[in-house]
Amino acid sequence: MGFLLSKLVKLFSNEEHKVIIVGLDNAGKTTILYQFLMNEVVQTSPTIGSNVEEIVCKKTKFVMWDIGGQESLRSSWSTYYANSDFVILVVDSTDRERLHISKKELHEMLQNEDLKKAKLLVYANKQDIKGCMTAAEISQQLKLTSVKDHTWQIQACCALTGSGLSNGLEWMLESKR
Ligand code: G3D
Ligand code: MG
Repeated sequence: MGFLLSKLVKLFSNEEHKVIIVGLDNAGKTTILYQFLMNEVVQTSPTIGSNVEEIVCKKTKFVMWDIGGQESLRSSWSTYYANSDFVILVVDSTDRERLHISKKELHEMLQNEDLKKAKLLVYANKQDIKGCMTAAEISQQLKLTSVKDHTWQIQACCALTGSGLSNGLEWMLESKR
């Protein structure tokens, strides 16, 4: 009975999902968050601490935490993990030098008990810049195929124009259960 009731309540209420947006500094996390919010590009400044915003899409609410990516802040990422339904990893597709750091941070964070149930969306951002890595290249470098215990997806995008961002959101909507 309790199960049925909770199913019914779920049917009639707007669901809420916690999302954390991580990635190295300058990857485009804040631009993506604000692109989601208002479909326009805003001036960003390096995130100190975190920004949190709610995005409602097809009756589903995503509470998105944009966490600062500078090296000094990365150690505090784990304090945001509890109850996350999704992790969005934003990668600067032009930043070949630091992709190995994203890879290390990603695989480390996926080990965390608090993220056991979280699904992973990787945005290969800055696809507008000539000579950038493709989503396939980034997927390979990040060794995404070795991620077996989390559902994941990689999506090429350009946060400045918003191109590709909605595909990622659609995937989140489809895979939220
Ligand atoms: P962060 O929050 O991950 O640290 P920001 O990153 O969102 O602050 O973005 C860092 C810089 O990258 C910003 O430039 C922003 O405009 C730029 N940027 C974000 N997404 C894209 C993209 O898709 N293409 C291009 N060409 N640039 C992008 P500034 O100059 O303000 O530092
Ligand atoms: Mg930021």
